[in-house]
Amino acid sequence: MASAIFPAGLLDALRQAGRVVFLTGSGVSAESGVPTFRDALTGLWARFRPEELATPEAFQRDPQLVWDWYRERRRQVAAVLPNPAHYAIAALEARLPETLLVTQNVDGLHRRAGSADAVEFHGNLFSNRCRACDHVAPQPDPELAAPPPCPLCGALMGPGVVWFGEAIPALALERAWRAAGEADIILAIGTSGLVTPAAALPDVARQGGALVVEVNLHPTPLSAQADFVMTGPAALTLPALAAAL
Ligand code: BV8
Ligand code: ZN
Repeated sequence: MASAIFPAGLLDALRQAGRVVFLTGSGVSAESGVPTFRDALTGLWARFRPEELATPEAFQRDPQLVWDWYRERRRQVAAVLPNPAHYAIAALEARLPETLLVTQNVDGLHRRAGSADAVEFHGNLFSNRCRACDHVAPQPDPELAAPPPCPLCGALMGPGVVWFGEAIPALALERAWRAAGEADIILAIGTSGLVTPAAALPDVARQGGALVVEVNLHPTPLSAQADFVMTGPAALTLPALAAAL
């Protein structure tokens, strides 16, 4: 197995770090077989752009179409397993003194890999949320065929994810922003750094004096802010990092 070449100084910085924040994007789930957000729109969904389906307006316009896309994604995710990248992050959380995992992913794979306290910045596929009264309820069955009526107000409930144009859940935003501002190191892993406000977290950490580590297959808009860059698939680089620490 190719061993990742660690940038000089990264291991020492991690060993000395008191507070570490992980920010993950869909690149961490890619090796579980979950298509990244842009790839998710293939096949019969190819004629849409993410911003056309992952919005409150799209759900208002055609609830069943949007629901069908999320049901397809729930089926995909229910059929896969966490990969070594998810497990390595859980191992690093157990090893490091103080950590916070902030994920943009909605697939729940970090929790299934043991990261019980993951901050789900963009919500979770396996819950539903009513946009009329904000009621949230778990929805574990990937086969539910149609948007269920809200038990509180009767409006149709959509998936419990944060759509484009919707606010990040207040508690998630507050926890992530505070942890980033106090971090000694932030690792941005498998994220293209295109979606805000999540993409601002590495900069918030830098402003607070943190070192920034990017783990990705290739450069992104975050690379310019990175003190260390680990290039390679997260399912290889992160287990190697956890083993070397
Ligand atoms: C908000 C849940 C305000 C849904 C997601 C112009 C017009 C309108 C809006 C905007 C605009 N400009 C900016 C905005 C704001 C907008 C935004 O950022 N738009 C983008 C498109 C420019 N943001 C919002 O709307 C946010 N809300 O701003 O609200 C507000 C405030 C108060 C009150 C009301 C409103 C909400 C954003 C949340 C959107 N929801 N997900 C769903 O999943 O269906 S975001 C979705 O896309 C994913 O969750 C993910 O976070 C994001 C990007 O996914 P990907 O394309 O997959 O890319 P990702 O970053 O995950 O990167 C993949 C990376 O992995 C790549 O770099 C690749 O190289 C790497 N990789 C691949 N394989 C591997 C790997 N790396 C390592 N190893 C590997 N094996
Ligand atoms: Zn409701």
